[in-house]
Amino acid sequence: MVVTRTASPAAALDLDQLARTAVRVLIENWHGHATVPSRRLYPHQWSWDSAFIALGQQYITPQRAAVELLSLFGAQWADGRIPHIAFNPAVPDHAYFPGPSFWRSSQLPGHPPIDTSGIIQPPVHAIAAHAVMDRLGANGRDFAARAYPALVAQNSYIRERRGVKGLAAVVHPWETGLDNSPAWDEPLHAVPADLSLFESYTRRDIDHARASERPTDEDYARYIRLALSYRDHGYDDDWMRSRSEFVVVDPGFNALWAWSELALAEIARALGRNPDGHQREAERITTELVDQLWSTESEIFLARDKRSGRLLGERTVAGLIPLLLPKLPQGVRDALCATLTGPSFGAGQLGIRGVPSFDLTDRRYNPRRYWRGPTWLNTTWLVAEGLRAHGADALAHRLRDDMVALVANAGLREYFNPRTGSGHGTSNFSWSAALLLHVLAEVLPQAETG
Ligand code: 9WN
Repeated sequence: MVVTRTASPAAALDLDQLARTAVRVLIENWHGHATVPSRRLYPHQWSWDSAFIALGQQYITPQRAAVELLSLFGAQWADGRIPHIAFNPAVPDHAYFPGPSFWRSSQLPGHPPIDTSGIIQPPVHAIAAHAVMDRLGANGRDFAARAYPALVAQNSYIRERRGVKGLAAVVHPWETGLDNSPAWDEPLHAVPADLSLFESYTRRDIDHARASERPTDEDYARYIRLALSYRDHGYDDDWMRSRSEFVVVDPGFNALWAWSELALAEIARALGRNPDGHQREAERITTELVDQLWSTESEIFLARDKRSGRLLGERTVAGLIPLLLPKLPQGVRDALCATLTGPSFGAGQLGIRGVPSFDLTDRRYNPRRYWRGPTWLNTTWLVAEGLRAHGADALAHRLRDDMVALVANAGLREYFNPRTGSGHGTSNFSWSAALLLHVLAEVLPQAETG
């Protein structure tokens, strides 16, 4: 990729060098059919990571992006769920916890050909598949014909097996992708933290990242307990929806589900199929989101704890993600933009880079701890796409410039301090590399691949 313009008038950045570094990271993290998020911390294929990664791989070769997605679909379960991890059989079980021997997917009837986890992640894959289909040109239709049934099955699973009053529920914080978000504190802290689990299980994440930037042992014990209970009930969603100790309706997950229906409509159209059902589904979910999760008082979408029936008060970046939906009522859209640029998130304000993952004014805001404050490139990119969907191009542009500036300053880190720009979590992180490439290609029309 050859990029020559500066991203910001204030700083002359060597964008060509940045792009080459991002390509190198994606190549180094590629394992022949898929890309690991990070070679040591996350040494397998992760579900929503692969979708973001494919958006960047398309500038290396669109064929590689297609393989990335199709290999993930190869791990899809018979019920349609796309598991949050597809394990690489060449990597030892102890390299990541919880690994294949914990999830035991191979013991299930009709299990996929490789070991997987049993939980899911936000369905962003149709968005990536749509982009890759376009990029493949004449070969796009063949790819779309293979991807479409997997994507439709994924969304049917979400609607039928996770549906709660017309929206989708998640049964583990990891399913939201924003694992350690303060929004989960109240429902998660109702789950007993049994530290004796660490007599049988060993955390591997803190071998590779600072403990102060990762979830606490207490929260990890709760994650293990929830995953064990899902596994020991045979990954039965009826049981989980009604009896699990953690059942939450997340605005980010649901907005991405609706957005993916819009991408499916485009893929269906390219395949000569009727897109109307997907369009209607996106509109239905949008209406439910506004009816059930919009808070007029907080001017943001909030998660709902299904067990208590209450809205959870934390203002997180997940509550801004519904901006992606074009049929959002104008009043909601305007209020959401005001929240985004106001004191809680400070987007576009002097001294704030990207979109912080959590409310800057909350006493629990922590700019270095995993999903409790730092800026991540994926959620910043999603909000920027949402702004673009509503014609707020100047702020969308600024957020994309912030993404570039963060990487130029701190490297391809997993997350960043919104105020100082310092980098945290793992290094050479694949979705940071991929979304950087995607943004450079969007921002700089003269970007070329080669
Ligand atoms: C658990 C891989 C994943 C991301 C998640 C992020 C983190 C895993 C972990 O890493 O979660 O799935 O071990 O902490 O929270 O969004 O998909 O990059």
